[in-house]
Amino acid sequence: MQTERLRIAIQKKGRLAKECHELLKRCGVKINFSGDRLIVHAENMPIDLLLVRDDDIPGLIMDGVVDLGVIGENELEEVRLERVALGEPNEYVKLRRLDFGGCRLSVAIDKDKTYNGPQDLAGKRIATTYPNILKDYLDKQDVKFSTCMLNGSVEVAPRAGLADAICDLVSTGATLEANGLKEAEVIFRSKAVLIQRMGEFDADKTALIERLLTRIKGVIQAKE
Ligand code: PRT
Ligand code: ZN
Repeated sequence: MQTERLRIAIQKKGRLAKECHELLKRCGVKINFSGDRLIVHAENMPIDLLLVRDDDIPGLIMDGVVDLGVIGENELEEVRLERVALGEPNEYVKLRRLDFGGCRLSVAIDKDKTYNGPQDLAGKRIATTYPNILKDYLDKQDVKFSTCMLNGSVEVAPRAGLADAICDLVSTGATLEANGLKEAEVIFRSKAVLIQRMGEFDADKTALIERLLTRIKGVIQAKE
């Protein structure tokens, strides 16, 4: 279903939301984010923003429901691998890596344990929110392991006796340290990215996307 206005999905609340608002503002897109709405309309351009949980953004793009999305590469890759396994649509176009949301997905273990490489994880149970990226990585290293899927409080799993190790997002490392863990292996490096759905766009939308991309480039370069 083609709509006339360009639809962009961004995170409603969370670590990417504020920077997305800021980026759009700097690109000259006028939006009033007050209130609790699913869709907000730009005042000066044919753009509608869909405000959703970040988990939903990759699927909205891969199913072609929205035109553009801003999402962390970690979430994007996790959903892509899950959809590949399920045989569901999993394609998208990466338009541009952005300059925020930087983090890494790492395996962490008890700070007092030694670590000599991925083979040390063989036979271990690893708690994570990212089972597909973790499996993809350790399969390539030929390491067999089991997972404990947790959507929150991953870092307390070893202490709670639920797992031998964790695989979670790290930025400063403070959370790991506070939980007596140390980073053992970085398995994925992530930033926020702007992605586009597959398929055709009419001339107006194509021109608008080009214009947005040029502005985004300018905004990022001006900060460098
Ligand atoms: O509600 P919704 O589902 O939309 O949001 P969410 O809670 O799933 O995601 P949110 O807002 O926490 O994160 C969105 C995205 O921000 C992630 O998918 C990453 O791409 C990016 N990002 C960047 C991070 C971090 N840095 C980060 N540090 N996401 C999470 N963390 C967490 C991490 O999980 C751990 O609990 O912060 C803690 C570690 O931080 P340090 O600084 O102590 O190392
Ligand atoms: Zn989420």
